[in-house]
Amino acid sequence: MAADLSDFPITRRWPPRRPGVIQLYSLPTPNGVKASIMLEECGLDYDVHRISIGNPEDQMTPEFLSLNPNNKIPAMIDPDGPGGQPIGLWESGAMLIYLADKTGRFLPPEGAARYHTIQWLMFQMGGVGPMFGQIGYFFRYKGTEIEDKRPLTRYVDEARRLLGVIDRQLDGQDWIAGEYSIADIALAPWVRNLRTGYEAHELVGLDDFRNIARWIDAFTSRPAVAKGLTIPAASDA
Ligand SMILES: N[C@@H](CCC(=O)N[C@@H](CS)C(=O)NCC(=O)O)C(=O)O
Repeated sequence: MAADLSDFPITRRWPPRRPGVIQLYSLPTPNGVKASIMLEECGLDYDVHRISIGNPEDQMTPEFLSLNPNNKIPAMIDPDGPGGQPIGLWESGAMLIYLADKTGRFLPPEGAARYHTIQWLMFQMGGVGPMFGQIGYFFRYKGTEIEDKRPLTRYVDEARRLLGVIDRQLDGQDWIAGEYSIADIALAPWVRNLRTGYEAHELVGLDDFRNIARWIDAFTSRPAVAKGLTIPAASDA
């Protein structure tokens, strides 16, 4: 029997096409693609709904806020959550841990390796994402409007420091936490986005970090990553 998602008001504005599968609300941004890459890597079936973040008619609607009161993408509903009951989730790091535990993939179930993987996930969520995001604001989007260069300098210095941490962690190993994991799925889209999204690769000296270059190549060569990076497409309602 198809799951009943009518308790989630977001489904009134963005109706599920297949109510029995995971519903993803997203955009192909560094945070959004973490979710789509993970869903692709795990081979899970899902419907995707494109949420315009520049458009208050999407992310600030009562329907969207009913799922994510923090008005950001990504967010999701799994009709088959814990105990077989539907679960709504937001914050991409929490979504990655949830999907990893649901499928038993890309996060060790126990032991030191589990906590080290989560440690690097938290490093992305608390450090890399917020700091790199400020480069987007002060360089890419508002760069010509803001004369005071001190904020940009601060975030470039911090980005270079963080890139150094990642590069050293990748010295002698292919993936951030040893095996390919949700730590790579969280971190690599943000590092890649310095070039592909913000065009800030020269500003931060991205090419100085040789281990990172190899890691990003290996990451984007994965078929699930290549697909996840394009989701949702412009045509996804
Ligand atoms: N910590 C959140 C951050 C989510 C986030 O900042 N999403 C951005 C897109 S990458 C967004 O929705 N921005 C819209 C806004 O800030 O208005 C997560 O990892 O899910």
